[in-house]
Amino acid sequence: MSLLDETVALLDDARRIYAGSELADVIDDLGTRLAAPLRVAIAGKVKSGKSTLLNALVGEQLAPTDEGECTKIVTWYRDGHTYQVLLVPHEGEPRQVPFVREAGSVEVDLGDTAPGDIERLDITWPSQQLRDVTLIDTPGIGSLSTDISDRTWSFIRPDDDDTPADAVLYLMKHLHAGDLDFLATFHDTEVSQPNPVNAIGVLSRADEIGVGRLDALGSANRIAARYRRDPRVRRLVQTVVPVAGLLAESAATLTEDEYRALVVVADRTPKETEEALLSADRFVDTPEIALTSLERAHLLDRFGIFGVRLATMLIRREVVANARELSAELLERSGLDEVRELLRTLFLQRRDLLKSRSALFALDRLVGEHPVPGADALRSDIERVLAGAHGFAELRVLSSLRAGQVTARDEVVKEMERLLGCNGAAPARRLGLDDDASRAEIETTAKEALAAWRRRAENPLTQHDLQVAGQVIIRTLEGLLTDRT
Ligand SMILES: Nc1nc2c(ncn2[C@@H]2O[C@H](COP(=O)(O)OP(=O)(O)O)[C@@H](O)[C@H]2O)c(=O)[nH]1
Ligand SMILES: [Mg+2]
Repeated sequence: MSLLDETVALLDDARRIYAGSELADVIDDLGTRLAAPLRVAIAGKVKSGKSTLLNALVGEQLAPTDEGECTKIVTWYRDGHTYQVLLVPHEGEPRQVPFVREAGSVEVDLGDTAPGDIERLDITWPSQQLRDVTLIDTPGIGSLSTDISDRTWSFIRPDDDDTPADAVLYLMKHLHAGDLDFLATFHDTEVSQPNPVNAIGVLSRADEIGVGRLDALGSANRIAARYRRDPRVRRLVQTVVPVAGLLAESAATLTEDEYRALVVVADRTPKETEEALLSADRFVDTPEIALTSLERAHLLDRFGIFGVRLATMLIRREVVANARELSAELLERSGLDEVRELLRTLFLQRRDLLKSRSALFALDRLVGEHPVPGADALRSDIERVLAGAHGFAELRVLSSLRAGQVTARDEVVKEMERLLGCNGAAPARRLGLDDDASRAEIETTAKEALAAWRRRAENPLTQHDLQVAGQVIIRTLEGLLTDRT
């Protein structure tokens, strides 16, 4: 029986035990959630670029990035047939609220409801990009108002009565103690100690790192690589990638008018453009650029200094000749594809595991809080699944590796991480083969690896912790050999 089936069966058991009680609805919701898209929260400090990255991922300007009150509310964006906004208050029934979308983001009319009384806004927005994943924009931690921080905090903390997100993209501009504490709290301690399995770190606003130089993403890549090697970061997130979210957002939504305005800026010589771009004020006040100051301000707002510099360079050097080409080129340089790829390989390919994990935790908590006849037996069944499912065993080994608890050489650790799915959960990825590797190649490679790991596990000189981890790897490899999908 698959893990998902086992989870469904446990939910059925729970439904029987709590039949007729008010918990029946909560259990039904957990079941519905298993069949729904994976929920990924975008977390991080205020102004780390969360809403901007969300927009870039959807390819539309949906989430507000201004100072408005809606940026202080947890907001879900999910695919559906119609456009609608549901306001879910802390107390009382959810209700549909009016919204407009004029220039850019969705502006929701909250009526007389104070932001503090709102649990979340639930926006249904027909979009291909939201088909497999529901994105959750959060207000952010570390804001001046502790009120907002509390809201994000209680939303993400696993001992909350519900676990709203299955996985999280954690944005960080600069790494400091506050960020690490935040991650440590997010990671629950039940399947395993701090668990990087459902978190990806994103070094955001990457264009600002090189102070607007054209190789900004180069510097950002080097810093991200350093974070990836840092043991404190490794035990919290699977990996860290840089992204220039603003560049990605405006590239994805670039208009012909904006392209034409950039062509006007590119008309100046490189030296003149450089001088105008020394500061935002200077650029807006440079009358020699044949645009209104409003138009110049708009360009800065949309692309940032780095984006304007990069776009005009690409136009001037004739790397791009129209809006479509510019959009593609900027997207490629923004790092957005890498974020998408990680979402796909680390989260979506493991969606059943991540969703079961959320459901089992929520169910376990619920049953623990409402002891009725049969509840104890159900809890031990939940425990059995958490302990027995191979997917969870892999997660435990992964987090032990990340916590530095397995004694092995660096190459061996790397190989284990790969086999456990850190480069992607598909068999070819795990075996370090090309994505289009044939079944025969997969089998040959898996057999060789299996033989090597069996020898290692049987070797009396192998450390105990590596032997235990090795047993899990062996089962993974056996699974790759029998799995014909
Ligand atoms: N230069 C630059 N600015 C960005 C980037 N991402 C966001 N911003 C700007 O930073 C501000 C806050 O962004 P927002 O997405 O609202 O951050 P949030 O509070 O984390 O949701 C806005 O003015 C954005 O335009 C980026 O990648 N580069
Ligand atoms: Mg925001």
